[in-house]
Amino acid sequence: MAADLFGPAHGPAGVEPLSAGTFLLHGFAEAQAPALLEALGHILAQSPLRHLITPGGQRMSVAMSNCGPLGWVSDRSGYRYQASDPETGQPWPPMPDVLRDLARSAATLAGFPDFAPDACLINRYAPGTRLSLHQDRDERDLSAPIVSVSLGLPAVFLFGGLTRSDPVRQLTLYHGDVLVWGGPDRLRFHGVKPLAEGIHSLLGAQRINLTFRRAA
Ligand code: MD3
Ligand code: FE
Repeated sequence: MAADLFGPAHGPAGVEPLSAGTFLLHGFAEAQAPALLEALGHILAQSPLRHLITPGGQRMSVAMSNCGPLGWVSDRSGYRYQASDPETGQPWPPMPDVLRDLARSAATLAGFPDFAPDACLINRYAPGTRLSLHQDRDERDLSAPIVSVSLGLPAVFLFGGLTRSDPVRQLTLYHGDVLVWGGPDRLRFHGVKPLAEGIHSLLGAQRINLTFRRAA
């Protein structure tokens, strides 16, 4: 079979444009998932997943960690990127090549060559976990795209407009799907509906999302 040339067995890793600056790469990370999970295990042993507190004092239901030179954190004083893990006082674990290379090749396929992420935010969703509608605007260089990799249970992703009250499209993201968004879509509002119960063959009762960013 030509699976090596054309991607995972369920079909080619097609690049589906969702709008002018947003591209869905169906199943693009699927073949690499075991290697990604192996790398993630080492990262999370050093910088464990934790529930951050929002500036408003709420505990986030998504559990988070980071790898790479910078990591996204939230606490009572605000949202920011920083070089050390506030939990351990140590630098965030390095970004493994297998993660960085995947993000770079996805960005290139979507028309953003030379993407050089300096932060990878790791989000862990258990059933019932949601992420409310927000914009990603803590990054200095908004000309760089963001690349997102979905692993484990499927999630309904909310894809809004440039203002909070714009209509919101819903899109299911499956294990191995990669989203790249930038350009005119970089500041779109987005979120994730509460994760449905389920058991994924590799990850069990959870979804992990990696977002690669150029933060500095
Ligand atoms: C398309 N994470 O970490 S990633 C986040 O699934 C975050 O964990 C979500 O939002 C998650 O900040 C969604 C995919 C994504 C994010 C933002 C977008 C796709 C987007 C903005 C515009 C268009
Ligand atoms: Fe976001």
